[in-house]
Amino acid sequence: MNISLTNMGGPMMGGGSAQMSGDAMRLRADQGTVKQGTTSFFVTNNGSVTHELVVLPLPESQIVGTQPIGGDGKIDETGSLGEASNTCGQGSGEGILPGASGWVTVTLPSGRYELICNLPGHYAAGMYSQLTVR
Ligand SMILES: [Cu+2]
Repeated sequence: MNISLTNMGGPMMGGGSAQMSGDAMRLRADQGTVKQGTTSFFVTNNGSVTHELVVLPLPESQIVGTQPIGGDGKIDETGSLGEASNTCGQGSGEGILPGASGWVTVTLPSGRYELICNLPGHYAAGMYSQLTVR
């Protein structure tokens, strides 16, 4: 599936730090449900700052976007099934630069998942999306 990462306040809008100004950031997937098994994520950063994609399990009782945020501005990545954070490459790296893409292929059992960007402050700014695997 394709994932688009965005943030407001890019250079065309006067620049500045999107994170510090609290501007909205978004993670949009072109599918909300996939079949269990192997899924490939092709992640494009359409924003003006570095982003990433992390695939986390979402417990039955948890609502997407409500995981506790630590003092470092990030949420707990324990149980991550994979991430795309490599500019123009596969798997984990230093983040996907603006205008670039990254990708990852993961094997997902049926269940609920949360697709997030876990760079400091980005989850709190809105970079999460629910994925259901049947
Ligand atoms: Cu981000």
